[in-house]
Amino acid sequence: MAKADNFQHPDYYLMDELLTDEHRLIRDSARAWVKKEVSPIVEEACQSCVFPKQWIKGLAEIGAFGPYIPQEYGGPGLDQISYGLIMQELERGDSGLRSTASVQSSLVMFPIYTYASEELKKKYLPKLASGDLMGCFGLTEPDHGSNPNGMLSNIKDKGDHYVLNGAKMWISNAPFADIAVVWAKDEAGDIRGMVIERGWAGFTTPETHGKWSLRASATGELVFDNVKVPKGNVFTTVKGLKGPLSCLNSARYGIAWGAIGAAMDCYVSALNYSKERIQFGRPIGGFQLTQKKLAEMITEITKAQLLTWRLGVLKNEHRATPAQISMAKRNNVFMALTIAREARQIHGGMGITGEYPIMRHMMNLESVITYEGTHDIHLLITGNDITGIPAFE
Ligand code: TGC
Ligand code: FAD
Repeated sequence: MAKADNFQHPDYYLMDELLTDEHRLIRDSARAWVKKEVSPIVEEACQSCVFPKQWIKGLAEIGAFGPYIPQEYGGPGLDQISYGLIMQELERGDSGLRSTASVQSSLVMFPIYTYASEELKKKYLPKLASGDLMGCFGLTEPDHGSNPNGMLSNIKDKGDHYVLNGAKMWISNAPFADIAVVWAKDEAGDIRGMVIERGWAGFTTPETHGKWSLRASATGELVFDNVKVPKGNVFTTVKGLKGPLSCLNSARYGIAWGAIGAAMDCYVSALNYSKERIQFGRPIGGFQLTQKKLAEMITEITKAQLLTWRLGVLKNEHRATPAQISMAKRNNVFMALTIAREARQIHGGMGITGEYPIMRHMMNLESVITYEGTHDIHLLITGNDITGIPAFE
């Protein structure tokens, strides 16, 4: 039988006082749902490499699909801190769960809300918010990951429609998504965004197998073989790499919060274990080397909480820059991965088992540190921002 999930978050600097009553309510609702619906089955889902589809309705009910999308399009119309807190709670459950919600919210609903025609917004957004439609986001290609500007996927103008050819790789939610927001170059070489529907001739989504990470999130390819795309499904208000990168700003922001959730789960588990596990006649938490690990964990979590809350305030005021978001994504994911590795040591042999969430978080975070821009790409974004000299090429 699954162990009871009694998680309470560490709040060393009384960060809760910076949240509104509404923020705390939203956070607590998300946490309660994760405890009831996710914790009892997440280990089994990861071990068997399955995304439990029954999570979709619950995610919609807690407002995890498009938290900041206005109510007129079916979203809950929440602020950016609420969005972050929901992502934190989901990733406390599992990074794959947060991935599913991140993609739906920031990479599918955000571009449709920001760049699509009124007709497409009305057609897709309410159903995406309710989970009746699920989406995925195709930017990465087999030969173009960190450098999406080099993409080969392309559309050709055929008068009343476009024809799309190409392939995308590593696409979260692809195997079951009903629609895909896809980025491809037009004949002028400009990157264009468009909505593709499952079932259109020439569009397939083969699943990616053999992952040791994000096993509770479905990953796949998007393959386009002369897919006929109605002109109305292609965004007209944005051209160039800034289209997809603007979506990444929103997703990376959510990940910065999410990573704190994974880190907190590892820290709390390690702290509890260190007080219960007796070696050499005393709890291992009484040894200085264990205390060093735990003290550094709570220090790093507290720093990340402060960084991320401030970023949320800036985001609410439309003042958060892409480089500030990169700094938070990079810092917090590395922080979480470091904590997961240290927590794994504190749990000794038990740390490699599914009895504790540690190894699952650790393996998940190995994807999170790579997707949405790798650890090193985000460092180069900061370097570019402070020197004014891009070092990508
Ligand atoms: P660069 O010349 O710097 O910029 C091209 C144009 O884009 C603008 N721009 C941005 N706009 C909005 N937001 C941002 N963050 C932006 N960054 C740049 C820029 O101003 C410029 O605009 P304009 O008007 O002058 O044309 O472009 P570059 O080719 O040198 O690339 C820069 C670089 C390396 C930072 C960028 O390519 C990058 O971020 N690469 C990382 C790729 C990445 O993050 N891929 C993620 C794929 S999606 C994913 O992983 C989903 S996982 C989901 C899950 O499961 O949770
Ligand atoms: P590469 O770009 O080949 O990088 C390999 C290494 O080279 C990295 O360490 C990188 O930092 C380094 N490197 C590259 N360029 C430079 C440079 N200029 N300077 C220094 N070092 C450099 N993509 C989507 O579009 N949609 C999704 O839904 C999605 N979901 C994903 C889910 C999972 C589980 C994973 C693993 C990936 C997902 N991705 C998705 C793809 C992800 O965004 C890419 O994996 C990521 O951007 C890195 O690209 P790459 O894997 O091709 O690595």
